[in-house]
Amino acid sequence: MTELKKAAEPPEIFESFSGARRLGFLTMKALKDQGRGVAGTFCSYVPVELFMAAGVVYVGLCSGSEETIPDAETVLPRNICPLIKASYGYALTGKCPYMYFSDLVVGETTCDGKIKMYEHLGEIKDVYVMELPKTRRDDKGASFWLSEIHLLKQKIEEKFAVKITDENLRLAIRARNQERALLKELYELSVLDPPPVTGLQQLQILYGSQFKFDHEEKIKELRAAVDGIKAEYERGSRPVPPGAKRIVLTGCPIGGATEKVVRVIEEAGGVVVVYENCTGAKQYDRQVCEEGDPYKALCDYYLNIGCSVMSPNPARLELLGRLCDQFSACAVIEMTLQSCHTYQIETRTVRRFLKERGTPFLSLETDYSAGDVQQLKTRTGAFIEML
Ligand code: BJ8
Repeated sequence: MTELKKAAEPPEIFESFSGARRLGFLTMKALKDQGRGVAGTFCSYVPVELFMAAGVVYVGLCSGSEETIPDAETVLPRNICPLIKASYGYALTGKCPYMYFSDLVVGETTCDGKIKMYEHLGEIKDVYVMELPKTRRDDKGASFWLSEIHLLKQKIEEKFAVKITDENLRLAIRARNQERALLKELYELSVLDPPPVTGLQQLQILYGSQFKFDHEEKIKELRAAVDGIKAEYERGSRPVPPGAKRIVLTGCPIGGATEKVVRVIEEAGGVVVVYENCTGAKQYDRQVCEEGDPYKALCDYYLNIGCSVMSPNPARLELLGRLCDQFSACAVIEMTLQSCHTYQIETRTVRRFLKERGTPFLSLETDYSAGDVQQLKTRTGAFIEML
């Protein structure tokens, strides 16, 4: 078993991203003090370019910690996904500064748990919910989603007393595309064999970058991170030993407590080369078209995100297959959160698709506690040993 070395080099590349969520609290407070409006979101389907075009700061509110789940369970049932409970718990207890600072929370009708949670969240925060079509089978869904994007634009304009011009929206699309391209360049470094970063290091940057609120600064830091990693690799740095089993990680978003899954994989002799989920390629693989009507471009881009809340969901399989080839994957591991019905029901489709390709597959269900780490180790260890 080729367990990954504790690869800290070069530490400065990762430092600013690893603490970004915590450090961002102060930046957010300073931005509020300057009078900037803040919008919180929960999902990759929300077109953040609208906030950028309005000069509104936006931040992801999905929690990755179990800290407030007991508080949330005084209101919500226990048997819903930990992401929903933890996020609501932070609003209820006022313990998340990002939630606290959000003037507007934009939800979406993705899974049932979130849809119903937003009703309760609406008693604490100003919540606006976008209605997402559940299928891409026909044009009806696209025209409906286009109208939802226009409605969100109106809501932002009213709430923050701003005007979103087409020109500003085009600039925002370009800026966000630039960020997507850099994050894609970052994770595509792991096409190299052995990869120049561990899966945990890659995750630190992917996850941390969302808590950097100065766009120009973020672009500079991401550029420096990509160049720094390349330079270290050229100098001979090898944080991942040759022979580590190359894993594509799919499923629910990863961050915070669920990093345990990545740790378990990498301690068992695997290396996560790419994240297919919303923490990674699902968000950054494609670009929003910079030509034509910007609203139509946003509609096309966002509606084609391959999340399990869509039925059917061929976009996930297409991306997964492509990533397996591009990253010379030895296997795919899926992480689903407890009670996430859409991902857990889709597991069968993913398993069948990978079986037809001849790609080994393991599905792990977990929550935000540390209680199942031993069990995860046993299952993952046996799986990687067999590859
Ligand atoms: S586009 S993955 S961010 S919905 S894990 S709360 S689905 S029960 S997070 Fe997601 Fe948007 Fe899809 Fe991405 Fe519900 Fe499942 Fe919980 Fe989930």
